[in-house]
Amino acid sequence: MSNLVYILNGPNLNLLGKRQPHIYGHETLADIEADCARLAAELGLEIRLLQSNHEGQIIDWIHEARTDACGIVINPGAFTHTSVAILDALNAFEGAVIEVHISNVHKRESFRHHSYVSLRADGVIAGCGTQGYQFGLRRVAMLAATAKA
Ligand code: CA2
Repeated sequence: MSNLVYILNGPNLNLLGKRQPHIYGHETLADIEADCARLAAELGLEIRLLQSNHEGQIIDWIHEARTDACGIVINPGAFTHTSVAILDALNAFEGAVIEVHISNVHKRESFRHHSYVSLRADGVIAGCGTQGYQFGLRRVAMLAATAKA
């Protein structure tokens, strides 16, 4: 079985660390990638961190993960609250799926309280800042190891 984990990021997350640090912190996506790569090495995993502002691109990566990856950590950004298409793509993926939100979406506007992706996710992490990605990766490692056993 593959030891590759996709870490997928949706719209506007390319701006991390550059705007709205009071909500999303000071770390950039490159910092998150470096933190996750270090942790992945410890866990015996490989990572592929990707970001797109386009729903179809994210769906294509989820399809790619079906043959390549043992798990997906996904922060779908605002698509979390709108995208049945991303949910459908994740439903066709057989490995572990962990949904991550940097902010605590439940403390924010009510339109952020509903997630289509949560209908598929094996776990949801919200409000732990960018550390949430590492928690997500640890959980994927555990679920993938259990699936192998
Ligand atoms: O808390 C999260 O991680 C979110 O997924 C972030 C999304 C938001 O729509 C979700 O409700 C919760 C927004 C990502 C925007 O990222 C930015 C980062 C820096 C500056 C501007 C936007």
